[in-house]
Amino acid sequence: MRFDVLTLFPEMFSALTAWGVTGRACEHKLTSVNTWNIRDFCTDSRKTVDDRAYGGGPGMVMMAKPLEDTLLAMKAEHKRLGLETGPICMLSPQGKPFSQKIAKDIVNYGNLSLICGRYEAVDQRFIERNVDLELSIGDFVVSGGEIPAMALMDAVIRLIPGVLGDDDSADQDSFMNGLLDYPHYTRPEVYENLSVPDVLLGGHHAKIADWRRQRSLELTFKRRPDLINLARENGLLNQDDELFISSLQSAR
Ligand code: 21W
Repeated sequence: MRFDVLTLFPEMFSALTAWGVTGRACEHKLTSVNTWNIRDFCTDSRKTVDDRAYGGGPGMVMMAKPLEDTLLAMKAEHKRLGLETGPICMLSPQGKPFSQKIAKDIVNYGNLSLICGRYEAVDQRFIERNVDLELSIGDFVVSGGEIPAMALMDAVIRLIPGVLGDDDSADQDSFMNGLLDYPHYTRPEVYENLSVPDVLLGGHHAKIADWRRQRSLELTFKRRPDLINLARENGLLNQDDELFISSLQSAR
């Protein structure tokens, strides 16, 4: 799977391509992250990419032309290589909330292009003419689209077959089963007077599985009751789960 990223800060993407699981996926050619510096497609001598907003107000707006020229160069390169461009996505605070479900959809599209905004906004006419979908990574403010784009690509790259080993295969991840993860422990058995729960030391696999399921349900009920309802709607809760949830409700 190929990603093309339009950005004013291409060097930032080494955080994704040089390290850990995503770095290895790039080395093994399971994915590629190609950056396009919008600044390289400015025609004026000052290399201007932004200007003041019509109607006034604070902050600068990214101009449509340099962005569109970058996109044209990218599409020409795709054509030269015989590649399908695929959907064009912009990271934006106004976007639809990104989720594991959207990550799964994206990994099935094939290639994806990502537009990273900086400054206060991007000229709406560029968005109307070129952008297929707008995605946000949550209700908080960051300084530009680069870190959100990397978060999205990380989530998608993990879903490419062969990227994760069988051990940490993606379908064991929290959210894949619709619930938060249970607590984990490793050596030593006692750390600063805190012991590992007895059940995990007993080697009784069915009991351990039940304990973990209940801790998942308990934590999700407390912190993310919205996910309990979603898991129920998706048929991910069995009769034992429902009984345990009822016991949590009466304990409140
Ligand atoms: C943040 C640009 C805030 C402009 C209403 C009117 C991409 C992002 C971004 C940024 C503003 C994402 C305002 C979660 C994010 C991103 C840069 C507007 C004031 N509000 N997901 N004017 N959060 N952020 N600020 O910030 O480009 S995906």
